[in-house]
Parts: sequence; structure tokens; C-alpha cells
Amino acid sequence: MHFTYQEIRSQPQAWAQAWQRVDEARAALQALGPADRYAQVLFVGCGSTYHLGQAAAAQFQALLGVPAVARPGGEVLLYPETVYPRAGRLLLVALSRSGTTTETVRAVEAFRALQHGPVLVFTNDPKSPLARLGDLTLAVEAGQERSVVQTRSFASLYVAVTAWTLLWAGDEEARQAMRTLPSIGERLLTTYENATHALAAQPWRLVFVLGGGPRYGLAAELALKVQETTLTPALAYPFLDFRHGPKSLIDPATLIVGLRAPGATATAEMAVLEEARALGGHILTIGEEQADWAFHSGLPASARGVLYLPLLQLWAYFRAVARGLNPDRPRHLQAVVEVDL
Ligand code: F1P
Repeated sequence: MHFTYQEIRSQPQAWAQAWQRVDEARAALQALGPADRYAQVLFVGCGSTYHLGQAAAAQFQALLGVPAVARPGGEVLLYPETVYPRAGRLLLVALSRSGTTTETVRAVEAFRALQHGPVLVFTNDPKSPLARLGDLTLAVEAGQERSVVQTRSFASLYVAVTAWTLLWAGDEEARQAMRTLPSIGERLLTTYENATHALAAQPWRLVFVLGGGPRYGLAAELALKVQETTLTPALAYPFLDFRHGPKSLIDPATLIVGLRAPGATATAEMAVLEEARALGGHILTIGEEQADWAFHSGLPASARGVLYLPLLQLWAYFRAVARGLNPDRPRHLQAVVEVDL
């Protein structure tokens, strides 16, 4: 069995360590706060970890009310004037599996030189250059992986960022509830593995992943996973924006995955999926309840975002294998991008 499969299946253990690392660092994290001492929180990563930043920034601003944005490392490096506000203290949150990606490391060095504020690092490699640049660094070694595409690494860093955000938001009930995520993750992977395998057998030509608010960054990451692993074109959109053009691409070989929102927000978003189905697309919903792949976690919505990840990661793995590809060696890609900038 490919190590990509093993890493996807084993990720709940990495989630447990991620939560533990934040809990161990509670005092140091609180000393970096409170959130409203910052004019803006800037999340920086590349590729997968840029999408992690998108998910993290939306969640952070929703829970703490402080302006939060996500930017790819290369953009912070090349176009800082489009990123930094003119005044105010900033917190830069650097996200990186390897802790070695050139743009992210260089962006953090440039930020430190400007002395806008502190740097908080989340990485899977405690010995990396980025780990050494943090005023505070949280490392989740259990998230390290041999596969090129990120699966358990991404999910582990997402759990860590979510636990930190809930700590700063003072939502101890939700933060403590996260401790049951590993067992819920194990249950979901076991319950739905066959369903992901069956859906992966069909000859999909195009995949859309739709997600709103704090789920958009997760949708973008899942679309990237589909691209990298299966070589199938995959696009992510906020639900309602899908009507403004992209839906023109729907045909019977199109899979539209909807990351269902909690509660009443879902109504407006699910209407988009019904329209897509009427246009001939194949619909798949993932979410807490009333979804094809349902979590039934019982957790607060702010604590369960990571559950949107494993099943589509598993689907992408099986789709790659069905296409005769090797998920452990994705075409043209390497595990870390180091360039001479
Ligand atoms: C991020 C990255 C991604 C890419 C692939 C390999 O590196 O290069 O950009 O999509 O998943 O990892 P890192 O800074 O998170 O190590």
C-alpha cells in the first residue's frame, strides 16, 4: 500500500499531537495575545499551506473580530506594499510543513527586519529554518510525511491553528471538545472508505469543490489535492460565486463537491448544488449532517472543520490509483520548493 494511503489513514494520531502541542504552549500563546493588540494578523504559506492560511484567517476573524488575511509567501516577498497596512502592530503566522520553503522563510525574514511585530510559526519540522525564526514555534512532528502532496501534515497544522484560535477566543468548551476529533476521524475513515473508493472509480473530467466562509480555504486545499494527486482539473469557489460563470463548465463527467455549512447558512448554499445537479453535474455533499458523507460528530462547528479533509483526500488517493498513477510520486512535483530568489 502506498505511503500516501497510510498517511491519510493515520492522520487522526497527528491531530491528537497537534492539539497537545497547543495545550502545552498555552501560557506562551496567551503571552503573545490578546488578539486585539494587533491591527492585523497575516497568515503566510505556499500552495497547500497558503490555503491553510485562507481557512485559518477566515476562522480567526470570525471568532476574534481582528482583521486577518492570508497571502502566499511569494506575494509577501514581492509585493509587500499590497500586504502590510500603513500603521499598526502586526502578527505574522507562518505555516509550513517543511519549514524550508524559500518564499515563506524569506517573507518571514523580511517581516522581522521591518519590525512590524512578532512571528508565530506552525510547522511539522522543529529543526527547520522557519522553526528558528519564530518568536514562538509550534511543531507537530507526527504530521511529517513522506508523500509529496500534503495530507496529514495539512490537517495537523489546521488542528493546531484551530486550537490556538479557540484558546485566544476563550472558547474552552470548543477547544476541549476537539480532543474527541481523533476517534471521530478514525470512525469516518473506516465508515466511508468504500464509498470514497466507489466514487473514485468513475471517469471524472472536472471537479469543483465549493465552500463558504471558513470552509473556502479547505475547499481550495481539497481542489489542489485533486489536481496534484489525480491530474484532474479541479477548481474551488465560494458557493454563491459558482453561479457567476464557472457553472458553464458543468457536464455529466463533472463532480461538484459541496462542503455543507452548519445550520441555516446551508440553505442558500445547497440551492446552488441543486441548480448544478439540474445542469447535469454529479453532486456530493460533505458535512456534519444532511450530507452524503456525514460526520455526526456532535462537536461545535468551530471545532470540527478538520473533518471536511480526510474523505476527499482518500477519494483523491483512490482516483489516482484508478487512473494508473502513483500517488506517492505526483507528476512534476517535489516535497519542498526551494528556489534562488
Ligand atoms: C508547501 C508545498 C506546497 C505544495 C506541496 C508540497 O510546502 O510546497 O506548496 O502544494 O504540497 O508542499 P511547505 O512550506 O508547507 O513545506
